[in-house]
Amino acid sequence: MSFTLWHHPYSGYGQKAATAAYELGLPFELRVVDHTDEALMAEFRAVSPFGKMPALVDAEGRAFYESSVVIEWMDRHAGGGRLIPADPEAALEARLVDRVIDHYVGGPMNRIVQERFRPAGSRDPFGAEQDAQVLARAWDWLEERLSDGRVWAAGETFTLADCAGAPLTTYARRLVPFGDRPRLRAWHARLMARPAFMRALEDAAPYGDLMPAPPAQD
Ligand SMILES: N[C@@H](CCC(=O)N[C@@H](CS)C(=O)NCC(=O)O)C(=O)O
Repeated sequence: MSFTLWHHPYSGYGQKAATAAYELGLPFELRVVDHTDEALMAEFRAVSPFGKMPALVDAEGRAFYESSVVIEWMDRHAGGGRLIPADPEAALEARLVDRVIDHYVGGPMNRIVQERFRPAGSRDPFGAEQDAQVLARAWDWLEERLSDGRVWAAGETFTLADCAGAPLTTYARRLVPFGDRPRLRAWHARLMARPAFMRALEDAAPYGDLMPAPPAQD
């Protein structure tokens, strides 16, 4: 099953989709989103109406966007039941943790990064502080969720939730450190050693370090 994946290898949500594709062993044609190329961006927006990456185009030309939906597509076309577990309860947990990570880790992380790139006079330190508090609450939530001893974000197998967690927590911890949350720290160490995510990080390496925050110190 061939498909095209629009994303940028440095993008957190793009890495989420690339990690899923690598995990499932699905080959894809990469289209790198380049905001400086107007013709390419017009093509990209025709595929992804909100201009957000990742977006997937299947062999029939159908477009899918929103990273979690893109991964559902991949999982189904890889035979099903891996990144979205076949057991409905396990699938519900994977979707719940994925949603929490997207909304309360990826959302505030992206807003804080954008705030740091704003020109002087249009910064929003109050909003950035509120987003930092949301991130800290997400760290508490994940620490609590992992307290049942699960290996991965949603249970004993690597799922959609881990595809989200790997890139988004790696970037977001540079803005709000993990602190004294040993389960979160241990889960993140497992993510960093997962070959599919390591491959996504290798894809990003040629682009350098674009984060407006120092590497995680803790
Ligand atoms: N809810 C979307 C979020 C995707 C998203 O925010 N992508 C960012 C990159 S990490 C993006 O496309 N930013 C480009 C822009 O906003 O112009 C998803 O899950 O796919």
